[in-house]
Amino acid sequence: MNNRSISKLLSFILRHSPDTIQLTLDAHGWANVSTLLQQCKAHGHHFTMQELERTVAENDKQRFSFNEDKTMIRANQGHSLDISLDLPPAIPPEFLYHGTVARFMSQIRQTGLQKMSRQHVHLTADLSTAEKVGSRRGAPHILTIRSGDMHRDGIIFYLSDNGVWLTDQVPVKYIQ
Ligand code: HQG
Repeated sequence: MNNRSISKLLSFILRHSPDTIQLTLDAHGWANVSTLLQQCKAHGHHFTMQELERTVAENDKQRFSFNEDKTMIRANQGHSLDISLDLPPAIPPEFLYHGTVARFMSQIRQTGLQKMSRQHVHLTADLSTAEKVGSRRGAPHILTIRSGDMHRDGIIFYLSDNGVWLTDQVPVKYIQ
C-alpha cells in the first residue's frame, strides 16, 4: 500500500474506529504495532512494518508516533474516541489561528469554537496551516484567537507531538 492509503486507514482506525478491525487502544490511544499489522491484514489491508515506518516518517503532518522501541503506535491528535493523550499543559503564543468556512460563522459567533465530533478544538500557530485546514471545506475563513488572554484567564492548552494546539473550547470573547 502507498503512504497516502496507509495514512488514511491509520487516521480512521487510530482516531475514530479501532473496532472495525477488532483492535483495542489503551487509555492514551496507543495500539500494539504487530496486532495492528495483523488485524489490518485480516481485514484486507496488507502492508509491512517497513511500509508503516515509511508512512509514519514521511507523513506531511506527522500524524502518528511510535513509542521508543516501535512496538506501539498512536495518532498524535484528531481523535473522536474518548482517549487521553496525556499531554502536559502548555503555554500558547499570544495568538493562534483556526481555519474554518463562512457557513459555520453565524453559529461560531454565537457559541464560540466547539470541539464538535473531536476531543479538542484544533488551533495552529501559523496562518498557512489554518488556511489549509479551512480549505478542506471551501474558501477558508481564518479566525484569530486571543490565546494569550485565554491562558491568563486559566484556560488550558496542550501542544500535540505534531505541533497542533489543542483546547476544550474557544469562547466567543476570545475570537478577534
Ligand atoms: C467548525 C485536520 C459550527 C470548525 C486538520 C470546523 C486539523 C463549528 C468543524 C484537524 C463550531 C469541525 C481538525 C461551532 C467549530 N459551530 N461549526 N460552534 N465550532 N466549528 O474536522 O479544526 O488532516 O473536527 O471550524 O488539519 O477543521 O485530519 O476540525 O470547520 O488539525 O490530520 O466545525 O483535522 O487534520 O471540523 O480540523 P473538524 P478542524 P488531519
